[in-house]
Amino acid sequence: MTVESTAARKPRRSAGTKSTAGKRTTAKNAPGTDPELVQLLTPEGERLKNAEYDKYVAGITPDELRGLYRDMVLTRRFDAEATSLQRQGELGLWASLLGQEAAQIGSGRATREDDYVFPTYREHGVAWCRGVDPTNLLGMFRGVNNGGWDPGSNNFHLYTIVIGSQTLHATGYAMGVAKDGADSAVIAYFGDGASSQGDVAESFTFSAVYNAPVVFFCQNNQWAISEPTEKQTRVPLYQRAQGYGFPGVRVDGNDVLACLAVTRWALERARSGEGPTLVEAYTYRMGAHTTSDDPTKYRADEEREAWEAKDPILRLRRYLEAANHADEGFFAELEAESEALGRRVREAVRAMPDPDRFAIFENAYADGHALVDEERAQFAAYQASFADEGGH
Ligand SMILES: Cc1ncc(C[n+]2csc(CCOP(=O)(O)OP(=O)(O)O)c2C)c(N)n1
Ligand SMILES: [Mg+2]
Repeated sequence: MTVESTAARKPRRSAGTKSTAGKRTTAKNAPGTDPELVQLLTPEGERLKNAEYDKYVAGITPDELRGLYRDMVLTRRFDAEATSLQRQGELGLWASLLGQEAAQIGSGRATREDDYVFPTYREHGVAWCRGVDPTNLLGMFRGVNNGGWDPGSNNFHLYTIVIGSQTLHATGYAMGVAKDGADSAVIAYFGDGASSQGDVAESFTFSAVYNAPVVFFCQNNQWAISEPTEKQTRVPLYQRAQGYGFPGVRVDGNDVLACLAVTRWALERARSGEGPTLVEAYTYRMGAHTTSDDPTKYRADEEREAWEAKDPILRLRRYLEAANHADEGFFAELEAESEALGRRVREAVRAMPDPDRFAIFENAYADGHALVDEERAQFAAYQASFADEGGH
């Protein structure tokens, strides 16, 4: 076990920008700043022994370790491409997962094919693990569809923007799984900000009393847009579980091996009828909340720099190299694969057909509605006002 440094969490003046001092209200030794953390790989790439969780990754092969590395690198490459596409005007918005690759790949690779995943809007790495083609994630962000994939094909639900609501969906689904007598598990992703939502509290209560086979996977990336975690809780988030009557654990969210081990443990609990678990993956959102956000307005550069030293990809690379599990050829091939993925994503986005402009009015009510008819007519009139420009 190691202890997180509190140094990164003190507001400091950020060089060259407006002072961010005073924008965070972190009390000295505030509860939750240095709780115990499950860590199997240090930022330097050293493997730590852990009596409780080692057995969940004991049999992992060099090939599987390289696989986790590949997953993280390709996910980061995809994410960077999507951010660029938004900057080029090809996407309306993008929510980057930069920095959260280990939390998502570790937990995503712990799931079994028959498990069911309820994501937020940032789980691009989990989608990757579930086999959802990354290009399918982009339609909604381009505004050409409302989701872009069939949730039933990969047991990966559509992205959910209404903060925390998917934890209720996951709980209900898990209660159904239990009633069916299946040994599948359900995992719900949510953020530190979402932990303040009533929906999450209700999910915890229901899943506990019904012993639902669900894992609540909270990526505590330290921020909910511009609100720091200190504004969400006075205790470490994982400790909330205790009050509901199920276990909670904090894992180093930048350590893919620890995330894999802890999530395997939690999913196994769910499968064997032991009920819900809360996993708090302690990580950091390296980028902006979305492409519409400017984090320099509310957080200090030093904070990001401190987390850069704990980069999830770098630490696995260090481990792979020190253990002689990967050579230059592997890294070079992966670089080429990343570039090819970036190209494929770019081309796929640019080729996405525009939707029928009137389709938006079709699926709100099964039998139509007077208000929808009125809005459709207004929209048609608006469109017609461009008639001299070819109706566009
Ligand atoms: C019910 C609801 N309230 C507010 C919002 C606006 N909103 C979008 S993202 C966000 C912050 C979420 O933070 P967190 O749960 O920590 O997730 P993160 O974005 O950091 O991954 C908020 C308040 C929303 N989408 N839904
Ligand atoms: Mg957050």
